[in-house]
Amino acid sequence: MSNLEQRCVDTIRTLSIDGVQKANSGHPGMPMGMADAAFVLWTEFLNHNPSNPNWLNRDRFILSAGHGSMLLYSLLHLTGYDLSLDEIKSFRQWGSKTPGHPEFGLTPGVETTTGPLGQGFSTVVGMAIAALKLAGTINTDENPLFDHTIYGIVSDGDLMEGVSHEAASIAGHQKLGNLIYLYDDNNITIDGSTELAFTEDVPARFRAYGWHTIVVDGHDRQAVRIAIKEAQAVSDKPTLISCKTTIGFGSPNKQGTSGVHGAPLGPDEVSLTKKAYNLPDEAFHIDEEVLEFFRSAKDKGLELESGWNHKLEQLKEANPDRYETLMAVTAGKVSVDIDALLPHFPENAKGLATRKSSSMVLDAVAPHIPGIMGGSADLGASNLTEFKESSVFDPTNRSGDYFNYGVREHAMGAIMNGMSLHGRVRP
Ligand SMILES: Cc1ncc(C[n+]2csc(CCOP(=O)(O)OP(=O)(O)O)c2C)c(N)n1
Ligand SMILES: [Mg+2]
Repeated sequence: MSNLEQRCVDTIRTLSIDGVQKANSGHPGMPMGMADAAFVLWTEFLNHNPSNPNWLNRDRFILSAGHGSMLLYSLLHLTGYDLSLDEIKSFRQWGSKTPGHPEFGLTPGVETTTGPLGQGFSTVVGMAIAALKLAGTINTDENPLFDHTIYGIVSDGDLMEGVSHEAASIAGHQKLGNLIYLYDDNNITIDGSTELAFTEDVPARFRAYGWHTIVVDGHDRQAVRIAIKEAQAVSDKPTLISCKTTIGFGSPNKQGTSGVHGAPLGPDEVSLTKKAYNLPDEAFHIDEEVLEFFRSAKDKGLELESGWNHKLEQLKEANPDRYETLMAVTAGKVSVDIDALLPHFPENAKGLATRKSSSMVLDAVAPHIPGIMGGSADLGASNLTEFKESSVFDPTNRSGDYFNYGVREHAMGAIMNGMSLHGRVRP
């Protein structure tokens, strides 16, 4: 098994190397560095169904470090999503499903567009909030229907961008225990060592935000395994797992250097690297046994979803009200005549502040909109966004429909995208 496991991990690496080499452009270093951690997450923890990338209770996986897109494409192909080997061979080509950075709506299994560093990190926080709101609205003690976890891989660049600082702060404040990030802590960015511009104690910063933090050798798969289990057991804090990795792991002449961040290895180094992995020097090679191992995700996924469908049926029988609510947020339609609810604004010499008329409209309409999540970045009292009958979403009230973002407009934008992408919540 351990030899097979190693070949599986190295196949993630070689597919990524070959995709970049054939395109003669892209980022092989990050997939090579994070293959061990990603393998453990995808084959042992991630609850997903490659045959149905839209299954409602799937765990979400987001590659915030979108430049490492070949890591995600390799995993999607290997585990059996509708992404053929020809698509892998067409990496970065016009019309392919494998653009340089992952794009939502184009590639099955891509949960959000990533590439602009910091945005994925922050969008994912919105997904975690939406997941808790959905669970808080629909779950019962007997039937915890929604119990998925939101995972991401984030990089040095993600953690430097200001928007991620805002999002991390609010994730800690909100005690988002369903959020787990693997941080590719490789001490390298484009211009060289992180010594150039990024020397703070990252885990200490995250602990100050209220996160749980773990540091592991990102190439020690057993350590990663134990860390993810530990993170799953922490239900009242998001977790940051710093994975100490070597960028370009396995490339005899380029690993550990920024040279492997954004350029193909080159034909000679590709051969040397495959030799180091003990894999055939053949482009896009996948052992049958390796493919079979990864593809077991398909049967497992079908089983997971059918088990969940059974729980959904049970909810329908035992809690028809909650089931109806789920159907309403799914349809995203209002069941009342909104026009009839709208207030009338007779002509008035003095006029009415637009924030006031907006508030009157919100009060009338918002309570009838399924899955609504209002909110403000500390201007609720000024802009009158906190509608009547709303309740504040917080760790004691996960069914709340109003969110206090604090003075964090950058994160607010990304978080609302995340809620919307997660679905069943309307920010
Ligand atoms: C907002 C934003 N600024 C700049 C870039 C360009 N860029 C791509 S990757 C990167 C930094 C790479 O360092 P890191 O995030 O540590 O990734 P690694 O090289 O370790 O894979 C930069 C600056 C970007 N993608 N997004
Ligand atoms: Mg880095």
